[in-house]
Amino acid sequence: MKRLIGGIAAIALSAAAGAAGAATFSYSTDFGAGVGSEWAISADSNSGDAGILGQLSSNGAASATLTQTSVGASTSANNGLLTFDLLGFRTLDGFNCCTDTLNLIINGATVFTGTFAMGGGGGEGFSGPAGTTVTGSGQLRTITVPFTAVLGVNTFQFLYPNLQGFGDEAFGLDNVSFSAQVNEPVVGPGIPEPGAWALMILGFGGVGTMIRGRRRALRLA
Ligand SMILES: [Ca+2]
Ligand SMILES: [Ca+2]
Repeated sequence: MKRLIGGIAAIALSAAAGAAGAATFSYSTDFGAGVGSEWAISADSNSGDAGILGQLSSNGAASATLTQTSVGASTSANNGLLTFDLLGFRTLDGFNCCTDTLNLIINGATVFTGTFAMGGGGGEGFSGPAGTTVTGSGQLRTITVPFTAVLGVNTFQFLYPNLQGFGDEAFGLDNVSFSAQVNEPVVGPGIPEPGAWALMILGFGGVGTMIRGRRRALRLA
């Protein structure tokens, strides 16, 4: 019992003192439970295929945008990494007469472009920051792109300005995940967080109970 109370008090004190450090924020979805409120979809959207985002297609610009607001309680963020599966439906083209290009726009800047033969033939290629990888074949690619994460809102726009319409070609997304390293703020030693107060009150209450129990034991002896 004594050891337990000591443990509670130690936790309360360390929480009150605060600490600076790095932590990793992460987000992932396999679209198993729908799109979720973080996603905004433009152009055609057909959710007939369960567990994916899409199919998406239009004559000019189809896009899906993920807006994440959770990287917020920190002093800075960096080392972002985005991974997603790109799905092709019917006849998306690589480099040929009717090339289709995927543009990935993160926080307003185009960081990745690629063209892939996903049923329509043609050649393939992509460009992205150092560390970008593309694997897979046929109508599935897994793409990983490093990016500069920011505090607050991070926005990822998957833009596929394909020229043919929905009946001819479309794309989809699956298994989207991203992570960012966040640097936690320093908490002042004189102002414990509400959670720390609760722990301290619990700890002090426990000490009082222990003292009362000891007095009772002495009287009985
Ligand atoms: Ca899925
Ligand atoms: Ca095309």
